[in-house]
Amino acid sequence: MKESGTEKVFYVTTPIYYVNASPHIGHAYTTVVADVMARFYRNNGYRTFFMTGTDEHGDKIAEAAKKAGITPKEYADRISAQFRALWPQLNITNDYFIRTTDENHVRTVRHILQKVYDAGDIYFGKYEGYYCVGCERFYTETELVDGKCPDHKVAPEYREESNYFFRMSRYQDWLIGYIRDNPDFIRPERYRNEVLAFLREPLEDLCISRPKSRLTWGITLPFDENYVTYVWFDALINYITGIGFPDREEFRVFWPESNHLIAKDIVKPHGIFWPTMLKAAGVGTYRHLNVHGYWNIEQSKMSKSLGNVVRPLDLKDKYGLDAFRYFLLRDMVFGLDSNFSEEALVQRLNSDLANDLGNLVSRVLSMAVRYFGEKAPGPSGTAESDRALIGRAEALPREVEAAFQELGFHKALIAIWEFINLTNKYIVEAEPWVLAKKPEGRERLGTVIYNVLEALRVIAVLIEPFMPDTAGKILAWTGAGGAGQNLDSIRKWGGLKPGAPVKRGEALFPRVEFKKEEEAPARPAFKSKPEITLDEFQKVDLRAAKIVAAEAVQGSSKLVKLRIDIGEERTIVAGIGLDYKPEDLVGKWIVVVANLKPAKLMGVESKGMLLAASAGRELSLLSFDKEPEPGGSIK
Ligand code: ME8
Repeated sequence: MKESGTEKVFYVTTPIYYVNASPHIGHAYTTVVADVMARFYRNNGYRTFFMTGTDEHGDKIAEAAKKAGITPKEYADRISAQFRALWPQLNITNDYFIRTTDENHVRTVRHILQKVYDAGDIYFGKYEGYYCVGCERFYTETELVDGKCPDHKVAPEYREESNYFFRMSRYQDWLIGYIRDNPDFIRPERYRNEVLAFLREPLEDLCISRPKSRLTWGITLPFDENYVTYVWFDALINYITGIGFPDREEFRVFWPESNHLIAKDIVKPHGIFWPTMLKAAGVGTYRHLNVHGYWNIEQSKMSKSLGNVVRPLDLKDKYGLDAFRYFLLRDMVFGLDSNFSEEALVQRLNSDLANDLGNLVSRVLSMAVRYFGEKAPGPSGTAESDRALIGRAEALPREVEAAFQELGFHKALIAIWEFINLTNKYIVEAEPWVLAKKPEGRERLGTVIYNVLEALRVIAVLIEPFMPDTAGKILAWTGAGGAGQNLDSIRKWGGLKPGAPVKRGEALFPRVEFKKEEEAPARPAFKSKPEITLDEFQKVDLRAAKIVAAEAVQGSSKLVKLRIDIGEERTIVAGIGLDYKPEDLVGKWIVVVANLKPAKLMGVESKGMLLAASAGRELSLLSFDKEPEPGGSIK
């Protein structure tokens, strides 16, 4: 991205995906990362262009179509439509969707081929070698592992044919120099090193055609009707045809700020073919090649044959879109491989989203509404104890910007979550429920509630690129909705207007149980306690309560101290520590015997008792199938 004069510009692309298979989690990851970047820069005043699309020519597609018994074009139309329809469902905000069968793309590829041919960089020659159909390329013998393609693990075909070649070797020294002079051209560094290592060997010229006698599904060469263009030479050019190369204004503006996002599987075409092609065509090269690692599934490579392909929409339907987007960005360190499992996703959902974020939001909004009705209070003064919160909030925009610049999306999220937890701690220390009981505490209560509402606004602005729906809800509920909510609006504390309309909202992230199937224990015989009368039963005051904080009682493995909202905040102690971790309890709704005589357990006073049933050897808390009111009486 750049800040030239007054205009800040950002252009991001994903690979154009092959239409030989339906979209999976790998495609979703790259496209969600591109979307997070596009949203971030767009929100922050950059003129942004975001492009994705489909790669539709070549052997691979021709073969898949043949298997399906339809023409390559019909096949490409079908799968391309699946990709196009998926992206809005993942809240992807691409500005353009390119297909390599688009007429303007085809025209421009032919124009570039002619230009490079006229300049003398394409020649006719003979080629023989090992060809892998899966990779759509020839392999040298040294590149093969045990005589097989290292990626597809199949023996390549030996092919001999006359073809056109691009004089890639001519640009080897230039490319080495360019990569050396521009350390952030290919990043992270491990992939830059990979490309430089490859360039230590003499670069061969690139075969860029296929005879029509073998393959017709491609772009016909402008200088020889009997050949079609090699699919990579065609596909890479999408990045400039999509923004109107050569003469549209968008091309001039966006190309110098282009960011390609790819995974490690296609570093060579992007790091070597593409810059040399551009150089030969007299076009400046792209700005950054950003390379991420692979998602593996339960420790193995995702593949159709292993039957472990993960579909993005399945995960969205099961866990919600924002939880899925959050997980992708939080669990992968950009550049490294990561392991996908549903269990890991559920863990993130329950701890980071339901527990930390969801709980904070519902706690703040319900206190604000309870103490001040549906209008945000105004702050009066800043106490020493507010300064840490405000200081962190004001430092965050710069930290998050820096994280984006180095592709450290997980780092940005860690910093935001530290702030979420700091806000939770601020509430515990400020004790608004105590202030609310004293008339002289009213002013301070207003400041505390204002500060936590403002903290929610800061959090919402920061998470917007990652979780746009969630951010929108939080902004609406804190009365900070509408345009203009971006980094600049949170650089200085106090952007939330006193009097802004506050709403309680609904639970953001309901918790999800993830349990592997277990055998059910044998059923014990039923035996009742002695009978009681209705009057006797009605003496028990049962109430709905929400757990707002939980910690283990020191010195006990079983006892947990719970801070509950039962229409007022109070403390109870429960013997559930062997079955529940304190951090998993926060946000749960429970049933409490509210009028039980207070008792001291390990030095902590308990004002009530929660109800739980035994579930095999474990305990299961009694709860509700709809969210009740705190303190709601149970009849
Ligand atoms: O290579 N983990 O298309 P493609 C993470 N058409 N990302 C993954 C992944 C995984 N396990 N599997 C795939 C092509 N991806 C060419 C590109 S561009 C001019 C032409 C993502 O459908 C990742 O972005 O095989 C990877 O680079 C891309 O899908 C490959 O998609």
